[in-house]
Amino acid sequence: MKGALVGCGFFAQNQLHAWSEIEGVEIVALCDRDEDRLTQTGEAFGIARRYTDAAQMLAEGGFDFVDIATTVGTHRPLVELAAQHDLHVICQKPFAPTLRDARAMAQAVEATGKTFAIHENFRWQSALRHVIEEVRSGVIGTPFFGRVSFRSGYDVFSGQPYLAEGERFIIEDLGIHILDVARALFGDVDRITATTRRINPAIRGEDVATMLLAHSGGASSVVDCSYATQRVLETFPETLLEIDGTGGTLTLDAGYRLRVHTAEGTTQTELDPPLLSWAERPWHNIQESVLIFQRDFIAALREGRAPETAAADNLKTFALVEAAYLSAREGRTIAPDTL
Ligand code: NAD
Ligand code: 89Y
Repeated sequence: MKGALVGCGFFAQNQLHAWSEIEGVEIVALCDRDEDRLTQTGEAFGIARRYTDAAQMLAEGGFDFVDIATTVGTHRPLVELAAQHDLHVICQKPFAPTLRDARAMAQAVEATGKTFAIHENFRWQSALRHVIEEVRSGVIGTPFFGRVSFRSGYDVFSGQPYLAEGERFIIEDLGIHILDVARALFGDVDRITATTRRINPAIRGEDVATMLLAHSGGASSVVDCSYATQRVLETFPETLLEIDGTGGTLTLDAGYRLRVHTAEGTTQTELDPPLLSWAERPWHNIQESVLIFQRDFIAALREGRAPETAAADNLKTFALVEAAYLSAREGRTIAPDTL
């Protein structure tokens, strides 16, 4: 299986390391508008075919899929270009600038019959995945309450300066993952109510968001995100969980510590993710999840099934992002299905 990657920036380095670990997959071409980044990345990963123009790279072809690792503003034109060339596509989150763009992108690839996945990796973090499987297997019965929480004071702006510049910040950038984890745990969402705040005066968008979700299956969850929280211990980039079910409770605490309590007793399990050879703390759980997500994409192509975070599924997560902003702006509860 051969792939091409567009966007050789901060996060693409993880994607390229992960591709090099997946048997039978090779990235044969790279594209970045920035020649220095293109050269550095091409040299680091031994990839000779290099382009500053994605249209030219796709016209020359010689690969089965394209992995789009640029920031949100270029997602729609690049996905539509990939669709014109009949390629399988992965596109980084956030899906698109608007829900309308996202739907058009999904339709463009669907019309080709090729596979389209969003690089939504948090639900693939091994600790979160463990909990998702536990909850789905019914260990604590039917969940009726959940808290999915990401609170940190970590400086994400030095590695990703664009995060300080956008009108939208934490829901679009990070909350999108946490909302997706809530969907993976408790199912689709009928209604969402959100509040937002900006605490850090040096950035443009909101850095705190508190969201209440009513899930179709009957559970309620609180999804809370902050990049303005100074805490000991600093837990970046852990997502902490608290889940009440009809047959017990489950918590995923700081340090990837899982506790499950049922009538049979209480168990405690350490779920510290492995440190891959190319990974570094504290990013290692995100980096591992990139590898696991990309494996799912390749397995889906080989097995002729949809990847778990296919565009069709991720539209529902993206609708929650849009609904959260609308709710915060207008001070009312929003049904994402109506957007
Ligand atoms: P970045 O700015 O460091 O890198 C983007 C690169 O794309 C730049 O080198 C830029 O020159 C290039 N580029 C932009 N438009 C292009 C075009 N049309 N053709 C060719 N090259 C183009 O950004 P980043 O921090 O690597 O983020 C990229 C994406 O990854 C964002 O959407 C971000 O939200 C996402 N991201 C995801 C995770 C995750 O855990 N899933 C983590 C961090 C970032
Ligand atoms: O861009 C974000 C993401 O997707 O995961 C963490 C991050 O890098 C900063 O919030």
